[in-house]
Amino acid sequence: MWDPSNRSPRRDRFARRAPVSSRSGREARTVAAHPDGIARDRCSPPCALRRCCVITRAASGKEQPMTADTLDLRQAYRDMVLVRRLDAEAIALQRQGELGLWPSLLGQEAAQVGAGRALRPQDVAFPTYREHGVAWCRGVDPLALLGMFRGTTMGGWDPRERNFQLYTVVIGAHTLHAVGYAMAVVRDGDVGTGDPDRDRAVVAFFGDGALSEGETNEAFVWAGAQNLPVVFFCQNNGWAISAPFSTQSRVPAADRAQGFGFPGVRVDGNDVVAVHAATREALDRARSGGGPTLIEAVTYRRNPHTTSDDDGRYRSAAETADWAGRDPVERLRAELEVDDGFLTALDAEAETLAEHLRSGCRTLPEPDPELPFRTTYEQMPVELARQRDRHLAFVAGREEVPS
Ligand SMILES: Cc1ncc(C[n+]2csc(CCOP(=O)(O)OP(=O)(O)O)c2C)c(N)n1
Ligand SMILES: [Mg+2]
Repeated sequence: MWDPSNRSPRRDRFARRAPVSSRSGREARTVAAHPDGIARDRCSPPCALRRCCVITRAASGKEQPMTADTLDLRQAYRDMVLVRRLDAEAIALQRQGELGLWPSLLGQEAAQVGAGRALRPQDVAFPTYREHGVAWCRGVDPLALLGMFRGTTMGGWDPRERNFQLYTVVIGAHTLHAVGYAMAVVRDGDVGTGDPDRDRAVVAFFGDGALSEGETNEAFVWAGAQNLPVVFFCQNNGWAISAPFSTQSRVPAADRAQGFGFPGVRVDGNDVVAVHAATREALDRARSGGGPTLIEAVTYRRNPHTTSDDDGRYRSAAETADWAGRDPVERLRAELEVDDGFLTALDAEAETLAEHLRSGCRTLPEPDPELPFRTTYEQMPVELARQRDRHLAFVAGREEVPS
């Protein structure tokens, strides 16, 4: 369970509001009625990461129809199994020295697949560096995801091809890019026409840590003030590297939306159906001119922050084990009716994907060392030309470089 050293007095406020009944089982949740009529689950005892009032299918009300209507559960399961395999292969490649770094998505498959499968082709996604599951749903070749972490590209794919922008490592920066894009969507007249093939929305994916960045809050202000067609999708995975969410906020992330003037929705991020339904509703609202939504998908980063991180220094093994018991892939598997043929074919598909990544990674093209210099300015300044010459000499392995 939770490491008591991370507990703060504020968390106990939720304890005092503890609900009344409970279901059995490891997650031991209880249901409480809310004034807005939407039933929500509450953790009992209140969890350390402020995970109270999580909307789930089991506790859904009519305002939040958490149904599987438009989500193909077999496809969602296939997606989640394959992105988990992609993740495992990338970690193995990093361990073999083929990648410099890898940020694992383990535990966040349902949040990413649920959101990714709610997007229409014309919607535009702005990811962080961990959205491998969304990339998968957008149809980006998983091999392309490896390039940046192998150091062979500063991008990896054409963002226009799949309406999936490049990974952003600068926390929160891309929320403003997403808002700018949403402004352009409005100017193009692609909002509220009623044409399902024309109306578009923009989704900014980010983590709980990004909520503490100025850019993210500026993006919220602008999106709210201009009623822009943007969905802010926050995967609250509990941690921003070593900083727990409880040190970053006195309120659940979704509650912040109210102050900016748009709805905030808290959803069980380990339930692919609930995530899909919440995202679909937010996207529909955005496309129809109803403005932004902040979705807080409550989930957990089960691996260290990246392959360079040692999470044993700041969180307990018991906590990660607890979340392993709430595995989103196993959870969907338990309610899925599939035959052995489906599972055997999926195993084979996972093997093929793994081989694609293993053999493809080693053949990713080496970067042209001149490229960043060539593409920065139309006319290269003298100083940059000097730096280019030094860099090319360095890459060529000359001992002495021109000064
Ligand atoms: C502007 C900025 N500040 C700090 C960092 C260093 N940094 C990299 S990842 C990270 C934590 C981000 O946490 P969160 O937003 O919760 O995303 P997660 O990694 O959990 O998916 C930080 C602080 C950065 N990349 N950019
Ligand atoms: Mg986080």
